[in-house]
Amino acid sequence: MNKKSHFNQYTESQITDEVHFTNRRKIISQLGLTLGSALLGPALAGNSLTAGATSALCNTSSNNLKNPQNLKPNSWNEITRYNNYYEFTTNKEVVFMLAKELKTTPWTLTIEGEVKNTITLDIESLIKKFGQQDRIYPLRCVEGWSMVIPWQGFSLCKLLDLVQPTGDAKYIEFVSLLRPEEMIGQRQNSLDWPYREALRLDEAYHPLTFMATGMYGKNVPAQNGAPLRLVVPWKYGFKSAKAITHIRLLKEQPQTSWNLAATSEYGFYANVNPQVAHPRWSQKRENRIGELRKKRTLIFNGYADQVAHLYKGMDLSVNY
Ligand SMILES: Nc1nc2c(c(=O)[nH]1)N[C@H]1C(S)=C(S)[C@@H](COP(=O)(O)O)O[C@H]1N2
Ligand SMILES: [Mo]
Repeated sequence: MNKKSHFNQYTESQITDEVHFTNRRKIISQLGLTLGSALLGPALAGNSLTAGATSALCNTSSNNLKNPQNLKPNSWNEITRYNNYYEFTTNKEVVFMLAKELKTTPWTLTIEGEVKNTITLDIESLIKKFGQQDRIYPLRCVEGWSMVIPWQGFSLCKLLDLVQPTGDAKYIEFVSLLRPEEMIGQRQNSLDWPYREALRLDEAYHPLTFMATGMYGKNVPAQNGAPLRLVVPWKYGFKSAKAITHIRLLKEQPQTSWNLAATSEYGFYANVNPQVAHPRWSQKRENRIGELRKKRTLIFNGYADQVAHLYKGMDLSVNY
């Protein structure tokens, strides 16, 4: 965990400044004072111009985000030799070899659609702007296996605060790379390319929703979604799109690749739920890679305290 990539520049102090700024703004409004740049001085000027004021929803300072379940990460070899990545192959054990073909530099991410500020940023700029926080999160695949991955990256809400979704934005779509020259699985119609996934906007704002740029203190390996990959730890693994090039803010719920491929097997919400069986097998247990005995799968993958409120009043067997 101590070998850091060349990209890895922590900007914790910037993040802390933003949090202070937000708190200060709250205190000031509670006191009934007017927000004036004279009053706030350089704190406002410095931060709001670079990364935007952190919205009240985007509080990433909590220690509870790093490893709330106190999980022990799988080894580098376990994580990088068994991968789901249909752009290369459906054979999980050879993805890592085929993924060597992928060129991940240069790479840009474009955020567009229902936003006030459309932007395109390269990976280096993203890391400079948002830093690299450590997050140890479990990944639970629909197929019944799971592993624990030590990521570095930033909460997606930081990016949302930068682009500022319009009032009409209700959903967020993630589009993965389309490049059949390097991704030989894309020469087949195993899925509708490019790989697309989506979240409701409030799910995207949750500080657990994460953009990974690093793993084990190095750049994310190609087979795990380099150079930029979504991580939504309370949802089945397929929601966590790899190799993202575009993020689109939308008014309507979009189609997703897995939902198009098999609607009854891959719902839009895809919250990890041992109570709701997959049409062809139970989801009650999982096989943690590297462990002999199966373990019980937890509702919301163990994050019920943090995320259950997002689904209040919804029937989770209908909205699977
Ligand atoms: N672009 C893309 N992203 C993807 C996939 C894929 O095939 N293509 N597979 C998904 C599935 S089903 C899982 S379980 C996880 C696996 O991530 P890992 O290989 O890092 O464990 O990636 C998800 N993201
Ligand atoms: Mo999966």
